[in-house]
Amino acid sequence: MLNSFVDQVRNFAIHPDTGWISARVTFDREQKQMYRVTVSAVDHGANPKSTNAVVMVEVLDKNEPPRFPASYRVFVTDENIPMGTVVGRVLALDGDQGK
Ligand SMILES: [Ca+2]
Ligand SMILES: [Ca+2]
Repeated sequence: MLNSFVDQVRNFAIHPDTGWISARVTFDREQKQMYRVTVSAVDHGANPKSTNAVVMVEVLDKNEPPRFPASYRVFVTDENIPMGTVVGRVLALDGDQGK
């Protein structure tokens, strides 16, 4: 008979009776892809015995919109420049896995 599970990281909560692990934060795969959670089970003995297990939680990728590093840029250009002259460059980044 298990008495409780103890979560050692703040990102997860573990129900002490059912063992269900739930999220306490919103995950961002582009920030962290894998979480290692150590859980403990303690019995009801007079001298309680416990054991640990490691649970790995992988955050799967979802397709999110690309983003510009800056919300806007200002480029400066001379007047009367020839048509086709480059006035600046903008780059958008997509942190998803190939999407
Ligand atoms: Ca994307
Ligand atoms: Ca993503």
